Amino acid sequence: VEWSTVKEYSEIFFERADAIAKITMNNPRHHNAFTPDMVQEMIDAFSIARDDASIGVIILTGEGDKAFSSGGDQSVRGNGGYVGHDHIARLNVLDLQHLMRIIPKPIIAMVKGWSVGGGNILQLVCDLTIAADNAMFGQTGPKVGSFDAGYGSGYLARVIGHKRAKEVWFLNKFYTAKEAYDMNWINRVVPLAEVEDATIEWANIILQKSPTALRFIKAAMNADTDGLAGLQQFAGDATMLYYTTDEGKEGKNAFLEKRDPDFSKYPKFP
Ligand code: 1HA
Repeated sequence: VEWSTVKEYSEIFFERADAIAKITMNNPRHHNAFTPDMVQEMIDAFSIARDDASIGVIILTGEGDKAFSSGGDQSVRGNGGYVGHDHIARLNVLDLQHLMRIIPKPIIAMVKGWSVGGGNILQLVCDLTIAADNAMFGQTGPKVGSFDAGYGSGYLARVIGHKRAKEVWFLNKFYTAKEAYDMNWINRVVPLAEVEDATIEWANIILQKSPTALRFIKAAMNADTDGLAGLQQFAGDATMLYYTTDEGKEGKNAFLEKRDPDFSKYPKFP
């Protein structure tokens, strides 16, 4: 495929090829560790991809073959968070995780090399993960004085089971792509040279499917895992569809025309 730049940033690349968007973390000197500025750029790019009705699938990856991401950049870790150009200590990757969960389009992690710490949680919150055979997965928090007790724990336990999630967090070992696959942590392992083709292959299959069906499936799983926040998202999708119906429009039109609404002709489905 031919990638073309959507928008220029300083710490990420944001490209597209037809209906596929690709966001690439670009800090190879630190294995694509993220700074709060990089995270802010990712929030901007994901938001653009979300709003663009011609984008159907989003790929998240890291620059180069050595790493997807090594998590928060420890060289800019300050007192209470990671510090960017505005000198404010932030954990804004949590906002990014939430955004990735609620974007109603499939997000695929394309993982080459290290997927570690908060970087591995970004892989986790992607809807699907395709890994190269050189990928390594692990959480280091308790070793480096950090922990992700949000999606990084509760959602990880949902995905790989409580025993395995505790092992990951208590021992801080690294797992090969094959091991991660056997743990149900990721969807597919392919040779490094084929990882982009394999990811695009899956993206193109997804693009043939009904976007509204995919949207509701993602929201339904979030409704199960994210409590009332997940249900709010699912409910919002129902409202969105209702607003497209004549029945829903009758209520708005009656209000604007200062008359009583007439809902009598709308079917009362069983
Ligand atoms: O836990 C959270 C959060 C929790 C709640 C809310 C928000 C959170 C946000 C973030 C995080 C975290 O991500 S905490 C976990 C942070 N990450 C790590 O602990 C991983 C640190 N890196 C490593 O363990 C290793 O680098 C590695 C296993 C990924 C790769 O090892 P390798 O192949 O031996 O490479 P290495 O030589 O270690 O790394 C290459 C260069 O990249 C080194 O710099 P150099 O000595 O050449 O100057 C290394 O220091 C640097 N580097 C790697 N990872 C990071 C990093 N520099 C800053 N931050 C990094 N994460």
